[in-house]
Amino acid sequence: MPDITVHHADDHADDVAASFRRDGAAIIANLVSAETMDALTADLPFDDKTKVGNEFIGGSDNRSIGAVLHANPEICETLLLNERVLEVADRILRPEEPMAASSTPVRRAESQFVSSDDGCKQVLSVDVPPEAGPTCHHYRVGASVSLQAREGGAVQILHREMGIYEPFVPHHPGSRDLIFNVMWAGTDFTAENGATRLVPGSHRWPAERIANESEVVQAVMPKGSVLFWHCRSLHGLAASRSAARRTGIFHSCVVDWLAQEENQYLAFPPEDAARLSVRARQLLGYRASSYCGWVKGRDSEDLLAEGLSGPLELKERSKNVDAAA
Ligand SMILES: O=C(O)CCC(=O)C(=O)O
Ligand SMILES: [Fe+2]
Repeated sequence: MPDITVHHADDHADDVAASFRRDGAAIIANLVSAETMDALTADLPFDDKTKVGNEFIGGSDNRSIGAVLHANPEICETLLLNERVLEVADRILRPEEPMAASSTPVRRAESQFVSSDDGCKQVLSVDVPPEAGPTCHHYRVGASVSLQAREGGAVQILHREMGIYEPFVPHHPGSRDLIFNVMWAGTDFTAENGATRLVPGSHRWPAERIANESEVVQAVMPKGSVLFWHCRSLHGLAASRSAARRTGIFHSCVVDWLAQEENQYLAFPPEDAARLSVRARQLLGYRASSYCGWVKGRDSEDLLAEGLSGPLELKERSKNVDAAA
């Protein structure tokens, strides 16, 4: 039965990407230290408020925090911008503008212009297989959530992350990868404390095929490890039978031309994003291609920077709004 391959922190991103494509998931063990992880998770505000609306993650005993990148912006620089994670994300999401220094941009073919016999000109539309070109201009955060499995929580229903775009984007095994899912182990993930359940190979299954319990494996990994799963892999949080809480820090990367699942412009407003590194705010979505997400006059690589239209003057603007009130 297929399982999830556990890679070492120094394994090449090509090898991790190969496991990921084959199994629909992969783990890199101990990619950051346990101490780093403890520091990043120490002050996450899990409390009774974070129980709101969490039936989807196993019920009232479990907890989740939305916009976890904003809850602790240190997570952006350390986990979101982890170079090895970005190398793997670049290989799966095939951007024209990759994030990792060592990645190669995937180039799109030049547009072709054609004329009919009687001189009617048009741009030729393209229909190329996924491996023949880029999947996106760049990618950005889809959602950022910390999920805590607690003793007594229920098992989460198996689902595919692409389900959020169905039926508009139908389930087509083998079609382009549009989301890359990243789960950091903020604590040890064990079979008892709710380590994520996954069905290896299910990213290639037709919609009608239903998983059996015997096909489910768990992403057991030590604190500081990271799990990736495919946008069409069946997965879900497991029920915890342990007093030891399982804390996961999840974010997804989604192609720039598809709506972000969590609204990052409200979750991480411009005033706060402006305090991050440019690369971090590019990943949050403060970046555009020449097709999608642009703001006329602004620098598309950094929408908060001074473009042709001048500085945003974020603080001045909020003062004006207050004054007008
Ligand atoms: O926390 C986990 O292990 C998985 C959570 C998940 O897949 C989800 O909430 O969509
Ligand atoms: Fe999920």
